[in-house]
Amino acid sequence: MRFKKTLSLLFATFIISSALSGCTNKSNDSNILYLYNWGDYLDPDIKTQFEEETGIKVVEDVYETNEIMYQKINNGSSKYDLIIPSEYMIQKMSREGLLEEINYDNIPNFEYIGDNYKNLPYDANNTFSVPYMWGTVGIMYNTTLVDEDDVIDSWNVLWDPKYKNEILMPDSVRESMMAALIKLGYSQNTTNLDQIALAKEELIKQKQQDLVRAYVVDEVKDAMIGGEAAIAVVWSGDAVIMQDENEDLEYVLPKEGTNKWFDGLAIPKGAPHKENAEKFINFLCRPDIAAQNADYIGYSTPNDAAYELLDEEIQNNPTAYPDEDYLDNKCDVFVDLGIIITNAYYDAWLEVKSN
Ligand code: SPD
Repeated sequence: MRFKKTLSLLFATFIISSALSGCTNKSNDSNILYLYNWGDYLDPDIKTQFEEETGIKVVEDVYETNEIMYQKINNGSSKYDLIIPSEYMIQKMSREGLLEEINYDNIPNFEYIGDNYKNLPYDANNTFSVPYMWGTVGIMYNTTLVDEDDVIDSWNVLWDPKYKNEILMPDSVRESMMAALIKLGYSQNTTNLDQIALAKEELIKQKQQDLVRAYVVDEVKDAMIGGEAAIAVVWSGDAVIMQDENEDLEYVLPKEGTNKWFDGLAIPKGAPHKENAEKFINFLCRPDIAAQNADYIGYSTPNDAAYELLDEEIQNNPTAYPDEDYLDNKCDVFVDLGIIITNAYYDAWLEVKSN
């Protein structure tokens, strides 16, 4: 009787701790790698190739925004080995002690990363991250659904009453706030609370005027490919995939400027399979693999040797590899704004969403 009771207690403890673990990390197996990635951000064949070459199984969960990923890592209930934060999130997570230092002895293929993408201010010596992909945020529009007399080249179009229920906005705080801040003439990294409040009002106005059809992340691709909305704010790599599927879609970088971003491969503090993560990072930096991956997911590679292997058509695609002059003079990169200002952005965004 007593034995039975102990067994059921043990069983209950097992069930509860499994439920709390929050990810699929239930094995002590050393030949495994738990990857927490954005949706549609890795060619599935690459996972298979890596598994075949190394015997290490890649188990992948996906997220849609930096903030969702951060929450899960920060609450400590999950045990991922590899994540792919954007630059401001790498800065924040390293500041908060949430990332492991990378052992570059295990990543000889780092040499293929271009100098333009190394040692950037968000991670000055690439102590915590290896560049994975980069890109811009732009406006995608369907030429058959916008007024043919309209020149779409400004964030202002997102507030044009003509496009009622036709606009898809990113369900992502920094990108949506960026569009409103730049429209108002402010920096996308502003720390001025009045400017943050005005950007919030602008987004609320856009919503109250019924211009926003939906706030979306990964669903934007199907919606735009299917002609469900006229205009969307999108990441450049997704734009490349959408343009492949629907020739009526144009991608523009607004004349006022936009966001240029960098996503990096990073290892959360205490990752159970750090060496496997480093093996996978090294694999992803191998030029043939990096080229295959960039080609599949549509995003722009920071790997110079991989870039050389891409088809000329992709190398010359201005959606993926825009004009250098625009990138240098019209773009800014998000920075970590610290806890107080970051919370002001989150609160503003919450008000927009719940309004
Ligand atoms: N579907 C993959 C999306 C990855 C985009 N990362 C861009 C983040 C910009 N802050």
